[in-house]
Amino acid sequence: PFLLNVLEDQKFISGSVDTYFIDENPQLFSLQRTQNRAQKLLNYLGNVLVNGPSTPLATPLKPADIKPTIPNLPEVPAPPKGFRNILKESGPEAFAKAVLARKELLLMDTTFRDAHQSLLATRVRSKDLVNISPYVAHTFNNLYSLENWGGATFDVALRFLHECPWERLENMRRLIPNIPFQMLLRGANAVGYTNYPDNVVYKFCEQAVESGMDIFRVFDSLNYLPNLILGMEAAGKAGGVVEAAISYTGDVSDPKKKKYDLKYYINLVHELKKAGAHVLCIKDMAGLLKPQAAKLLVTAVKDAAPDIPLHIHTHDTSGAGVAAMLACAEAGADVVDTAIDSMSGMTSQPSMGAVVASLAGTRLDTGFSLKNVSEYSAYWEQTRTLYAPFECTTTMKSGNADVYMNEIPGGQYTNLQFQSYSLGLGEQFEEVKKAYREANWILGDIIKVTPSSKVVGDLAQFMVQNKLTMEDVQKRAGELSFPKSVVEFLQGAIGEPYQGFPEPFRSQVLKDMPRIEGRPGESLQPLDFGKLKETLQEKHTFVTDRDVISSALYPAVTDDFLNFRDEFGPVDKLDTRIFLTGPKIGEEFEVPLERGKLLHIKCLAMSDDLTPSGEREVFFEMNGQLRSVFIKDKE
Ligand code: 3PY
Ligand code: ZN
Repeated sequence: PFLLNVLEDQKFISGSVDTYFIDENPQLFSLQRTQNRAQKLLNYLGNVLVNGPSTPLATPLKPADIKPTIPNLPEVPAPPKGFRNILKESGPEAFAKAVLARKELLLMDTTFRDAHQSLLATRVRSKDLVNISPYVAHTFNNLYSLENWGGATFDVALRFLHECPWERLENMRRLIPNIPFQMLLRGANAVGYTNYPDNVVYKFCEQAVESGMDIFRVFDSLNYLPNLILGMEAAGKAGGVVEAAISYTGDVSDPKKKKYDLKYYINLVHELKKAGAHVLCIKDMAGLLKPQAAKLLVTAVKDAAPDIPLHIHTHDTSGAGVAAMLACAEAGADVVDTAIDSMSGMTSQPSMGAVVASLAGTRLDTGFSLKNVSEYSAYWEQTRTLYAPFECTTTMKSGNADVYMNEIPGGQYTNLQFQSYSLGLGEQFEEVKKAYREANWILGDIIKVTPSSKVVGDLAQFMVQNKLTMEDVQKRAGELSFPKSVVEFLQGAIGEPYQGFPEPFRSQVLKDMPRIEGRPGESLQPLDFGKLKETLQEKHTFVTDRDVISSALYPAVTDDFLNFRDEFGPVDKLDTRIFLTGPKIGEEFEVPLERGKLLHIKCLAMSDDLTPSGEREVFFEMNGQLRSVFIKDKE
């Protein structure tokens, strides 16, 4: 069948191509691949039915049996223009100018990234993002940006959802040409948890832009300038908008909190401006920026850098998020972060609808209609029920102002809570939060965001598990065997904290272990991408250049992903409930493999008896034909 495709290709028939043409155009062979893909998907479904979910479910809750309603689109041929048209036509500087010139408040929508990272353990799949993308393009064209990539989404897509993060980005891009896409880049840690060689960060950013990324929010988990600047340069060189972020901790409105005061933040503003930021961001990853502090900080940043747009990120953990964002807008911030109502609140971002409604009719009116907000919210309200097994609300019922004391970032808060509950120690979460606070003091009161927040979290859990108080840890620093992340942090593996490492704690823990001086990436050997590609091609049947970059960041996870894809095909094409828990016996459903190629599958039966080799036979009807697969029962 693939010969047919080849012979239908005009360019091929014309004879004007060399043999590379075939290598570079795998679609010529798509018929053959379709058959394999269909069989692989049946194998996947059989496996889920026989052996249970391939993605571990975090709670006993099941995904709802619904198909979320996609709101109607306006009847126009193409989505209206947005800020991305300015960016593409005139570049990052002109984009920044246009943002600055706008007197009304602009919004970034975090629904596609941070909201589900914070509420649903980052589990939202490409399919559910892509389904609502045309609606977003048509009705939310005036967003400053849509945050839809980076942070934990890269790792989780590969590791748990078995889908390619690059394909996700490219598919959203095709459907949303007008709104800038925004990602979270962890500076020299890219989208990982550790410092990478510089050439990995550069290559990653280059490919991200090529796959459709526009704005890079670059931060470093210790606000360590050399790491931040490396990330900014990589994003800028790739052609992206450099949104340089200052991670916020402490409380600038509390004169007793001296380490991270206004002077500290304004000094960073000057440094990031010097380093070429197109946009500045205050990244309040734990939701500590109270309205009064917001007013002080935004006013001071705007005084120091009036010619650069200012973007504010926060989390609603305490419940004061909307109030804080309104205070920021009032004080002169150009853009604030919100999530669609049904995906907002608690450890997520504050509600878009609440901010839109609060500012309607004022000089800061966002221009969005509550009708559109509520249609968009209804889609997510339904879609969220598909992810019930990952729902943070199984343990979290409300906001909690104790975040001002423990300073736990939004994404980590629900994680730690889950861990405590899953160990059957609900009450232990109170202890973990207390220990988190003490661990932060032991480590010198550091900025806490991925990956430094993991260091503090690991130390906190170590303390709770071993029943250690802060005094115990400090007294016995030389003899305790600390978690790896804590030791590496003290060695300097993720950079230097403001005002240095905690002493004598560091010396007592490290003794004569090596220490990294300066920027960790500087002493790492560049990665040989050519060699890595060859190694991957030896192991897997189909490897793209994007897979090679994934492997540079997450070698083991990417290997597993490529094996999984070889064995089970494009599982990202399955509906979410069917992907997570499999079809019901007797259920009929469709799988759109690509444009014009639809699989009709009916799940018929599963044999009660095992074959002598311990396999179960699962029967399907696929496009009218009976098919069965034999699956090893792992029980
Ligand atoms: C991430 O790094 O993923 C974050 O969301 C940090 O706030
Ligand atoms: Zn965040």
